[in-house]
Amino acid sequence: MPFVHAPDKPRILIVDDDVGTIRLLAQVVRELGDVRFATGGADALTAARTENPDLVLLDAEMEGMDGFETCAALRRLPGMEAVPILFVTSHTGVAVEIRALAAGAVDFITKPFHPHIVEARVRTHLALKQRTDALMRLATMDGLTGIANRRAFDGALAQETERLVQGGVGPLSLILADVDHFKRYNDFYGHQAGDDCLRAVAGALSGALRRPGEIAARFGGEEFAILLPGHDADAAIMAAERLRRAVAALCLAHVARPDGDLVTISAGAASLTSPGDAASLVAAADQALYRAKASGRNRVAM
Ligand code: GH3
Ligand code: MG
Ligand code: MG
Ligand code: MG
Ligand code: MG
Repeated sequence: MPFVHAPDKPRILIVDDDVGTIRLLAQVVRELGDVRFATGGADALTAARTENPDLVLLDAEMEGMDGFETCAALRRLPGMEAVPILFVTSHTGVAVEIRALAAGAVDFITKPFHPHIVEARVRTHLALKQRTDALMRLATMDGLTGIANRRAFDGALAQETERLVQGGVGPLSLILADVDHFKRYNDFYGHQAGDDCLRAVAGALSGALRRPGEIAARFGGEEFAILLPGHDADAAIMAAERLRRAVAALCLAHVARPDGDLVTISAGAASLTSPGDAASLVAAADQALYRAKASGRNRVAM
């Protein structure tokens, strides 16, 4: 399950091989969002990948890839599963409408269209999309820290290990990080301050990520998981060390610990270079974390 970020202005993609129609539709919906357009199916797929539209208005009859084919292909793109696609077409008839709905459309508007009908339907579907996004955020975001939650992490880990099985992608690494002597932190500074500390640590960890596809998640309690697609063991150790330093650089006082006076993390890293299962990758990182703790904390182990 992807981690969904906060909404900005909705993006509306208009796909039609007739520029006049694009112009008309753009006029109708321009108050409702930022408008992008494509004049064919292939263009539409490219635009969907790069522009992350929140809604698509799609013509049925186009040269090359027609609207039905385009609709089905759009639906299969990652991140496009919940994006409403509305057909706007001069085709009428039960069979065509059923075909559009079967291809993944949520609505079917016939040309010549009435501007107010188009506007009202676009408004409705944008509102639904916003609600879906909000629910998705709730389902994938950790409520305390705002980073990805365990559910989102488990989904991403399953997806990445599956990709290793499919072949064609590089190694995969995982870091488990745990706040050092956090029970004493809570006992000394109070639970509220403990929560603030977890927020700060989460911010430092997610802020220290470098490449797209990397995910920092709250694994549970005061433990965090960082998924690093494409990282081999050496790269993972370097990343873990960077994360450790990022937390230490917060310079949060922790005078209640017996072995220092700042908040730090210990981190365990593990890597898969060939297909392996998610559970054993987590177990290996957990064992490495245990070694980091046992050898003195505020350090990284593999
Ligand atoms: P170690 O260095 O070995 O990891 O010691 P530790 O004290 O950090 O480990 P321990 O597992 O004994 O304690 C973890 C503490 O984290 C206990 C628990 O109350 C606290 N904790 C877990 N979740 C939260 C949370 O959401 N907020 C706060 N404030 N504390 C939490
Ligand atoms: Mg056409
Ligand atoms: Mg712990
Ligand atoms: Mg513990
Ligand atoms: Mg701890």
